[in-house]
Amino acid sequence: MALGLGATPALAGGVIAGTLIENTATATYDDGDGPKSVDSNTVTVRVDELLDVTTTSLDAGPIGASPGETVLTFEITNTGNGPEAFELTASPAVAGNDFDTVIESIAIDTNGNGTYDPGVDIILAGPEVTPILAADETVTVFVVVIVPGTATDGEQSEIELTAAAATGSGSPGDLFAGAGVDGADAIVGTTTASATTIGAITVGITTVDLTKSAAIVDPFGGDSAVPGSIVTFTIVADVRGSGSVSDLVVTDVIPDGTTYASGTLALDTASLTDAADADAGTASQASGISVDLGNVAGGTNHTVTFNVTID
Ligand SMILES: [Ca+2]
Ligand SMILES: [Ca+2]
Repeated sequence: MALGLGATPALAGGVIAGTLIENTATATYDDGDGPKSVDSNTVTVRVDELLDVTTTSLDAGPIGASPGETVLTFEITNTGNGPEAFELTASPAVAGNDFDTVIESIAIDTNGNGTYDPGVDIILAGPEVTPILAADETVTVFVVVIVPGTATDGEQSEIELTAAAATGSGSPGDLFAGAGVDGADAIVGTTTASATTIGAITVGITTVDLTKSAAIVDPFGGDSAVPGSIVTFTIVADVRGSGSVSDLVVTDVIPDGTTYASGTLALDTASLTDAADADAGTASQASGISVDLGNVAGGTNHTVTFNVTID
């Protein structure tokens, strides 16, 4: 870190706007009557405001999304040397997109926790302008988009966020007379006082297919359904797609005319107890069977089996 000069902090954007840089020259001489010195007048230079900004996506990569609302996270940094607000523009139309989202809103991370909290983090009204950021200050911004119901599994879409200095942007060196700190000028810096970055989403639509089959063993060693036959029901939950599902629970009733065979409930061939306990399953004549599979990733399946006896 560079050491500050006097009371003026060193900033990424240089000496802070409005700083008065004063300089007085001195000459010393000897006129034959001893040493003398004389000062020049003092020249004062007030530092103008440089307008600069950077934007960054804070998402680690394309974020997983399903049709409906999705939130992208960005960071805006005032890399200028004075206080400045930035007008934000989000565009859903980026070349190469498989589909375009609909921009719903832009919000500021009001409580500073890095997560979009609906009802807490303030949604900006148009034109969407950040609060004034001090030089070097950053703010986290959320772009809330709607993924259309027509999007299909695996499709990608990018969203472009632009932040432009509210005072103005343009070519480096462009000057906004009197628009800087304390009436000094504001001058567009090397970033053009405008920065654009891209956030991306990948659609993960996950479906669950449930297939049930029955295998019968009769008391005579055959496969007839007669009183006393044992019926093994097999239920396969097949989770398909690139995402995952949560709270997946498989349930079934014990059919009329049959009796549940205690202790036969199993998940992926591992036995589950009938009681409601630490394992994933419960089973009883009255309530049927229930197996809690929890979060299941696409591309995997689970098999639940149980036996009943035909009355
Ligand atoms: Ca928040
Ligand atoms: Ca159990």
